[in-house]
Amino acid sequence: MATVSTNLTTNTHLLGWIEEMAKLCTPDQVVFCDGSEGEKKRLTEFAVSKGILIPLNHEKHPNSYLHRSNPNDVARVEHLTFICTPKKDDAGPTNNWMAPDEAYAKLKGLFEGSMKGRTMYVVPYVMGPLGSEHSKIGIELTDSVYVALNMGIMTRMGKPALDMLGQSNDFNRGLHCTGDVNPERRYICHFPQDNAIWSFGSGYGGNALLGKKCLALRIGSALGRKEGWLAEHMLILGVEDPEGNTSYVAAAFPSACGKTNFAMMIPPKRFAGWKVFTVGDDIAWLRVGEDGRLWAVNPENGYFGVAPGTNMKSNPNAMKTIQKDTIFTNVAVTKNGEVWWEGLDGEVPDELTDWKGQPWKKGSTEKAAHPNSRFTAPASNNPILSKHVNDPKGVPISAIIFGGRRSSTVPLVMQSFNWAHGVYLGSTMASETTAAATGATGVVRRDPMAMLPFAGYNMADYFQHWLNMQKHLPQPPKIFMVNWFRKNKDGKFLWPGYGDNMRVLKWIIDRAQGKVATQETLFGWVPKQGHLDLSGLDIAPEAVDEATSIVESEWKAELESQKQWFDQFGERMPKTLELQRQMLLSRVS
Ligand code: OXD
Ligand code: MN
Repeated sequence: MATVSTNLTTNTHLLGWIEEMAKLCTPDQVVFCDGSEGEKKRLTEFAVSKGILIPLNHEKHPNSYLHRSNPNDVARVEHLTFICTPKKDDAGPTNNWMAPDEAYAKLKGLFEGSMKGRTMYVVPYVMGPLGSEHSKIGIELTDSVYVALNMGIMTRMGKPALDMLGQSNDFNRGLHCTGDVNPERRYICHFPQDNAIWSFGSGYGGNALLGKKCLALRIGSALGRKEGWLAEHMLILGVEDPEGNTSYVAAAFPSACGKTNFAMMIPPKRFAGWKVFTVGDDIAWLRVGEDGRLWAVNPENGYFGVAPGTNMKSNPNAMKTIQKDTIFTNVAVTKNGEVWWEGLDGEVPDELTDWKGQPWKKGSTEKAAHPNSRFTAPASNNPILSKHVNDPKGVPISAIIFGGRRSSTVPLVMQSFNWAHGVYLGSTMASETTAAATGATGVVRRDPMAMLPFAGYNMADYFQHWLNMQKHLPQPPKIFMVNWFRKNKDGKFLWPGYGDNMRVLKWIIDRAQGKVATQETLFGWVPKQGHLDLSGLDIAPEAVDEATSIVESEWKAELESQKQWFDQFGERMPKTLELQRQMLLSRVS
């Protein structure tokens, strides 16, 4: 059996656990990752030699590589993701549940001998700024060099994590094995009471990079409830006005609904002198600060973004970010070794190698890049990275934004009447499904706070936790709902989106600072006529009217359909939210 030895740590809790896991998985060798440049180079060369990474054109994409996953392993698998709490009710009706004993027994069977002939990489990492008392330390044991390299981009990985851990036993224990990538033997199991994650049978980011969805959201949300904070599926951005004042907002949009684009937005010409800074593009940890405001930290250190649709118009800053030091997964590649995906700028090449490694010709009905193909890029490459990204206390949040992908009903922007109404808007959020998870796309489903796949405990308790936060928040952020995706009768988007979302953001910030009046409707506050800055916007005023309109009959149907959603939580559903629904409904009936 491989020996577990390192001069990076003497932590007996850690070494004992690795010993135990190595005994179970029987790898040929155990390699501790220190996070150094030399190690990255070595692991990359090894991955290239095994065909796990394919070098790209080094002039066009310095230090960047392509990875092709198994075609059956391209997205998160929500139906194979489990919350393993002792009581089923603690996982709630929206999560898959397995009893901890049963899950450990089942997965032990799979992990047993699973790393024979392979290396077990020990990946120590920190979620959150180094040295912050609020950051969390995780150790991921993985048989995948691709995972180890991605974790090196996405987290603060290596020796600094071990130094921060010291002799403490307080770390997330993550065990990951790609196995034979058989979907029949694929399980992503979370054990909140043990601060542990066992993931078997997938190499896909959301299933295998355990710091991200598994620790920072599922386990994180459960820890947040226990410790009095919130782990949320939210981007964080700062907006600086021409006078130099910066306001921060956090926004929850479901997977593949434009969080990265919004977080890296370039304001349109009309907003000369305004600047946007990215703090995070996917996850926010929110805590009450000493000043009674809500403060946000991005626990990640890189971006795992959706490639298709990313271009110089939709997200120039992302294009610059992925210009070097990037791992691309399941994109297409040109003869010249350049990456390509649907929606990239320029002409569609005549010939490509598609995401499966097959020849592809222009005009083919098949996609050249997988719709959920991704880039993994370091945050430090982002030209508009906030200078507060490593600030242990984070940034103060003035507004929280919830947004779904809805063809109808939900207006471009609406402010909640108060905190409880805002929590209600978040709890009833719905969105059309995307390629970020396996299953049909374009189906409307409730995705409260964009957390449906990520809440690590009963969603009704999660709603209650949100409501309870108000008691500790003397200066709560204002809560808003947005919808960039409303369509007209012909199925065309009504709002241009992307940089023009700055117009909506400006109204949100003005409202959060009490700088502008508003128009009350039955369902929330909307911009008064003329208050949304539309100057220089090249679309018909009627389209904006339609995008911002509230149609009572649509809302009546919406409110009625929310009953079923709430009812499934039974007694655990907070009455406050059901009463919000009834009160709104009573006004339209
Ligand atoms: C992601 C997701 O990868 O939400 O961020 O699926
Ligand atoms: Mn996400």
